[in-house]
Amino acid sequence: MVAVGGVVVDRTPQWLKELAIRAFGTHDKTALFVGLTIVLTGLAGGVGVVARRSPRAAMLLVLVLGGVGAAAAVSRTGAGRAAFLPSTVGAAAGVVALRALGRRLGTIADDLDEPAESGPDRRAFLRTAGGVVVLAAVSAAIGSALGSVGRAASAARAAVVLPRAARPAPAVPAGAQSPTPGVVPFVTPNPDFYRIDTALVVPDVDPSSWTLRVHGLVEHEVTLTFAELLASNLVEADVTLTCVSNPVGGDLIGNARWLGLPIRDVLSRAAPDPSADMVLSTSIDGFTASTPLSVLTDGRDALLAVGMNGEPLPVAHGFPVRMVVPGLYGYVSATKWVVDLEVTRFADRTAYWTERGWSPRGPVKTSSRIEVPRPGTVVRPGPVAVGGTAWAQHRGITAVQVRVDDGPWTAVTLAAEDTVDTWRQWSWTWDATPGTHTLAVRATDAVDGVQTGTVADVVPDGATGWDTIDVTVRA
Ligand SMILES: Nc1nc2c(c(=O)[nH]1)N[C@H]1C(S)=C(S)[C@@H](COP(=O)(O)O)O[C@H]1N2
Ligand SMILES: [Mo]
Repeated sequence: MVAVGGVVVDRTPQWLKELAIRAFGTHDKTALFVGLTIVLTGLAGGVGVVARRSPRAAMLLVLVLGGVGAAAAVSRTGAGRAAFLPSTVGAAAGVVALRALGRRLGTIADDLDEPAESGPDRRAFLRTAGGVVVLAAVSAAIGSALGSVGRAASAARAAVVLPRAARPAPAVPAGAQSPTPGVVPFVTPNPDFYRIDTALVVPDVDPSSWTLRVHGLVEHEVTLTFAELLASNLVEADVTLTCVSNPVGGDLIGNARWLGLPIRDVLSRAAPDPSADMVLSTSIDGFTASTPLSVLTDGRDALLAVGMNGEPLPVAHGFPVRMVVPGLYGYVSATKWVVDLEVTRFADRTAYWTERGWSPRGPVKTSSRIEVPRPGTVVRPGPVAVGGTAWAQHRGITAVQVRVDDGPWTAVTLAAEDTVDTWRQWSWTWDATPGTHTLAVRATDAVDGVQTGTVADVVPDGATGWDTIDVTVRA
């Protein structure tokens, strides 16, 4: 299931993926598994029907299904030599079960070439079916127990002791949180941090055998172990991470305090060739991202991160090591479970999402959203608390304005800035008059000016447009 699901994820055409993410959001993985289960159940039913006419053909179909699973498993990045086994054993079990059930039903004779001679034996059929279900459940339980025995990451993560930062981040300014109740916390707690990746099962990386290989257009190849990484001069930085798939007003964004080694330190040891302009980072599961070399070396806090909000990276957020690069969308910079950095050229290599229709470069676009009041809320006339968040990572937010209906743009109160790499919250008191009103928000950043109102879809390089909400004001 996992392997076939992975192949489906990698091969799904762009429009279908868009549709699925729009329909299911971050539940897209659950939806995929439910869909696969439905398809597989349908196919199994089909096999049962075929078995009435031709038991041999039905058994062959079971083997073909198993073969598809085995082929998918073998084709996955990091597949072990035994990857073909689960589906193969499953298919063999399927053939045995099909035959046993068919005989009890009277649709399959002892001799496959003979038509079935006996009638159905309902009791025997139900007993056998029950046995098959119990056996399947027991093997599933044993399988998942074996699977978790092999999972080193959670235990290893509990044992990690993060060092102190050689350069700690200053405390978040007291005024960074918008005074408007209901605006998101300035620092996103790890359990609430959005998660986006192509991994159907979270990669299990043992930090004691983890290495990062830096190679390609470099003078010296560098290999880094986790112990070496922890022993280096780590820095701490507050960075807001955003997904390119975040629609205007969406919540695929989070802000955390990261602990890590500046990527430029590793790159300078490797000494990139002047002809290089990109670093292709690869995850243990084969995901890749293309990051401009200039962004990794211009002095900003682009990190090989090991810590997130004072803890080792959560497994789902890339344990033991991920990249975090201020100012770029995650798909071109934030590789989780990173194991390889290849110094190369945009002209020579393409990354995972670039091969699927997204832009090879993905600077974050200036954006803002209204978090309070919630859309569709009914409020009383008079003063109404309005608030939200704006971001333009690595450029910095200098103003946020709100507009009611077709009125003028009005400057709101900005919360304190933490750094130019973090989002910035805002608050405003609206003197609401009865009726239904539309509120819109737009931000200004320190480099590119006012956020554009031109509506653009998330593909190929991030959505634009103004976030708007409708509010009803009634006494
Ligand atoms: N290995 C791996 N890293 C990945 C991805 C992925 O699919 N696989 N997705 C990227 C994308 S699109 C985003 S937006 C960020 C999200 O990071 P998060 O899940 O920690 O919020 O991770 C990036 N790193
Ligand atoms: Mo993303």
